[in-house]
Amino acid sequence: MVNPIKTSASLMCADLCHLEDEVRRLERIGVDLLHFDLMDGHFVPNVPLGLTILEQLRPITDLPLDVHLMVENNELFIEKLIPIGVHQIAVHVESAIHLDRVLSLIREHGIKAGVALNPSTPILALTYVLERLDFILIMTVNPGFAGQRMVPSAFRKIKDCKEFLEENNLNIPIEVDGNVSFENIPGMIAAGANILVAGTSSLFRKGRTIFENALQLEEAISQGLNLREDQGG
Ligand code: S6P
Ligand code: MG
Repeated sequence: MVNPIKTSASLMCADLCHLEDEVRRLERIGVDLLHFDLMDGHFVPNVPLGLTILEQLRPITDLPLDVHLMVENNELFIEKLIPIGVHQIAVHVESAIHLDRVLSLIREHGIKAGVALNPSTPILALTYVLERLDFILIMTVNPGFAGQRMVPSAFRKIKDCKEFLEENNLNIPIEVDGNVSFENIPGMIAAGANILVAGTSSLFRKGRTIFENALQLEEAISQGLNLREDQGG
């Protein structure tokens, strides 16, 4: 059976001095996507990865690139991403003054478009862009850094988002990002998450190999799917 839950490995958590080796390991364990965080030091106070790394990465793997923009000037970055060839791009609703236009721009180039929501941003911010959405990215930490603790409203927000989509007869995938840990994954899946961004609290957990972490990730996903089934979903 095809796993209904996808894993997107967060590359800012990888060993960046040996990025190609890390990508080969991620291919071996069968991750679905590579999550690439692009920050500008303004929208969030950090700049862990850049476009040059992405350009060099693109030709060395067939894994689809899942780009999470945390920038003030979305259009500037989208124009640079188009020729590189990425699978999907999420823009933050808080930084996109012309959100509808930005989502159209992404889709016009055959790229899947998503909206990312900061922890305090209500789900209702999606109401008038639902027709333009291929996925939703719910931040379960405040964006900018790996290794943080999940915000307390995270499970409630994922559940509210799922219900909001059902009320609108939509089946748009929900991606969750931030402290998607072995411990939090079952609850996130039960609440309605479809794509997990795996960072330092799962695939890149320190002191163990990525293969050991991958096995535990698989277990956490099965637990989540069982929980979801128990609650009739
Ligand atoms: C954070 C970024 C994320 C992190 C990921 C790290 O701004 O968008 O994608 O890389 O959340 O995962 P973890 O398990 O360290 O929180
Ligand atoms: Mg991210």
